[in-house]
Amino acid sequence: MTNTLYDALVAKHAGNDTLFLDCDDGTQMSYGAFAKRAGQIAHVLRDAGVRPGDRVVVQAPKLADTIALFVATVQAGGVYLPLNTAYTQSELRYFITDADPQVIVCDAKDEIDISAIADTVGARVLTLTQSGGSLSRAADTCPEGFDTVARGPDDLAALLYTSGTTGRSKGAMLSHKNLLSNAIALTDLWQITKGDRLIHALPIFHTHGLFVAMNTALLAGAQVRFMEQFDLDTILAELPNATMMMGVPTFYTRLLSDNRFTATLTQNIRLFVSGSAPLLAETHTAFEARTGHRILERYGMTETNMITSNPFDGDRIAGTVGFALPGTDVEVTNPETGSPLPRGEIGMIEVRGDNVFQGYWNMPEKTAEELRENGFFITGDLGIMADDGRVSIVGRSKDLIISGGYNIYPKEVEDVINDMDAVQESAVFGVPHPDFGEAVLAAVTVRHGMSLDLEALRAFVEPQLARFKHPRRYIILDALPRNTMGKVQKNLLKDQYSA
Ligand code: MLC
Ligand code: AMP
Repeated sequence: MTNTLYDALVAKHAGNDTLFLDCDDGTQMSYGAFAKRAGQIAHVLRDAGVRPGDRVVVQAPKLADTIALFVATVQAGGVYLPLNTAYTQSELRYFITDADPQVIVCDAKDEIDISAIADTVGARVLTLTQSGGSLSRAADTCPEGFDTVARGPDDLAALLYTSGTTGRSKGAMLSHKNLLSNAIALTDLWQITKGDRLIHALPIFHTHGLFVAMNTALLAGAQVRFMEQFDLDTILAELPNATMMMGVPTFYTRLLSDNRFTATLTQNIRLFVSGSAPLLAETHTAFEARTGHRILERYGMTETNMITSNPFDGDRIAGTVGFALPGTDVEVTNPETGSPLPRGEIGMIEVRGDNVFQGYWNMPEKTAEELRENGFFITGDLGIMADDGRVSIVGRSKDLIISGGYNIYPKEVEDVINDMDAVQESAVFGVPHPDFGEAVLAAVTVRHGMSLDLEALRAFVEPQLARFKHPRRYIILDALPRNTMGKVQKNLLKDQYSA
């Protein structure tokens, strides 16, 4: 049977025994063993009722079996839906209800809470933990061979939720072709081969860690040094054995903040890649001064996979995100009219190509607002294209904060804060942060005749939102600054509280 993504990423390795995953806990898995493990897990999914097109929700620790679960879902014809392990019960309830999965895989410690939500949509719950879990135990007893389910280029392989400016998260539907075309483009451009060994310290529930890093490694047959999370000591110890690293800018500023990070340590590395948030030009420069390496910055989104990249051979220019990937069209348009602008003018970045998603799950109106009939997706990022086609991002038209590579939509946090009785209104905004790039602050006004206890506000907000979305500081104001149209001027708040 033909299965576009599975065939390209895994089937071709099945008989090949080179090392694929090398994990913190000592687990080592060859390509052959990995394919067999995915086959066993595919049996468990099928036995749990997963049929072509069914969603498999996964909120699980970063383990070799979690990657095998991704591949198994694709092999069984399902749609993989990974969720941030920091999400709270109320956040999970929304995703599970919206996606209506057949199976939910979670950490054993969350099984009771998640089962309560799963019951509302009739989903089966399986668990995955370091020490096993019901999914792993069931897989252990299954055959290694699995009759791969036929899936074509336009069938869905994954559903990744991205927060929205309206406060409601949207599920981006990604097809086999969307994922595979991007993996091929990046593998070619960055010259990834089976001789590479990648330091993988990113989470595997987002585009960066799951698709940019894992799909390219699988496609190339490279080794992956699979780390549970970003840990400076582990990375410093592993750098001499690796050839590549991918990370968000915080990874690079944290490395630079440690005197043990030297040119000698990085002499076997051939490529450092940064993305998901702007890399400051000063980080790029300091990194080159310390190591001699010029970080390669690329730009992408959940909906579009990767869009542009600095060149592998050629100038990697600090503060720019490089050129459109092969097979991808990038245009800069007038944000009001949508018509293309001449090179050198600032406008909306739009993108078209096999990398661009199929639309938002169950949200045809949202899809129509952001995905034009001619195939261009409106990114919400503002940029400029130089005469030679090189793109620089200059800002965002969407109200979005990016903290340590995680996106926070202020509206979602404001909605929670505004639910507190004593709050009149609120404005959530980002200020520069030395470690995370941006940090979340909240300005609130108090309802007439009431008093607001900030500790009580924190206690109200925090259980409802993942930790990375929590405002680091609340500021009580008499009134929010507004322009003559009545719109809150977050730029003034940003300026005032940046220090
Ligand atoms: C953790 N915390 C964060 C945070 N990460 N707060 C704000 N922003 C973040 N990104 C919280 C912790 O819960 C903790 O809370 C406190 O902040 C300090 O944590 P830490 O120990 O310093 O953080 P750490 O666990 O080391 O994590 C930081 C990080 C991690 C940068 C390594 O956030 C990370 O791996 N980020 C990568 C995100 C990513 O993969 N993005 C790609 C999206 S895809 P407390 O309670 O202890 O104070 C995409 C498309 C594309 O954007 O183009 O790639
Ligand atoms: P996400 O919705 O999590 O996929 O985040 C996508 C957003 O991250 C993009 O729309 C950009 O705003 C931002 N982003 C990704 N890569 C870069 C980069 N290299 N520089 C600046 N912003 C980036």
